[in-house]
Amino acid sequence: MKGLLITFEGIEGVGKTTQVQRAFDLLEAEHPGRVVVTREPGGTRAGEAIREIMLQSGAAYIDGMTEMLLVFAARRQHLRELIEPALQAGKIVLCDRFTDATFAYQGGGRGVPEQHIERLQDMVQDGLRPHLTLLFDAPVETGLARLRARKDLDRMETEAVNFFRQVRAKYLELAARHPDRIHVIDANADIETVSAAVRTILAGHKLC
Ligand code: Z5A
Repeated sequence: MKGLLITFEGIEGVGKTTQVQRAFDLLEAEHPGRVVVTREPGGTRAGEAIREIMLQSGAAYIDGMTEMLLVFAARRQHLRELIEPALQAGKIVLCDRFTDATFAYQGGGRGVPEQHIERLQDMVQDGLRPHLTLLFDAPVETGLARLRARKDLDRMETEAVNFFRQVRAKYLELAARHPDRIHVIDANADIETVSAAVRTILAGHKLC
């Protein structure tokens, strides 16, 4: 495929969505009409409906393996309907979360065995992996405090602090396992400093 898939990852409130928008502005200036922003779960009508099921506050208990199946169902549709056509057309796709989130949340957080996630990854993605991943890392308390200041918490955001510690630990483990793809950014810094770190990484890949 001719395009590039760049994913943005991290626990809640670390500033992914803020930085996706800033990266879009930066890249769009360099590559007009070539940059696409999307998110997971979501990005398609079916995917957004699955997101609703995943996040609705007050929702009944959802089993970890069920969550994994939901996010991969959304991902398959996302790939077929949006990501693969965009990559075929040579676009730069910026995706707010992707499969590393499944390893971190369903694997690290819920305890779903990694081989189940790997099997679905192979089945659903036909070998596609992100070309570059930006992992925004900050203490759990920092992210949750930012979210609480902003909005009501959704179903997943009401998990115990220890759940997010496990998610964060899994993300850092993934980064250590894939150092060429996953770049860890200190998200505890102010927004401008974080944006500067993103710009340096994108420039290192000759994207800006
Ligand atoms: N999920 C899953 O379980 N498995 C999967 O495979 C996938 C997803 C794909 C939805 O994700 C949920 O889906 C998520 C995991 C699960 N669980 N939860 N909860 P989401 O990405 O939509 O949810 P989120 O992480 O909660 O996103 P968010 O609330 O939008 O947070 P964010 O994108 O990291 O942060 P932000 O919106 O850019 O910033 C939050 C606030 O902090 C905002 O007021 C900013 O102005 C402020 N901010 C941002 N950066 C800074 C800095 N540097 N300093 C100070 N303040 C800042």
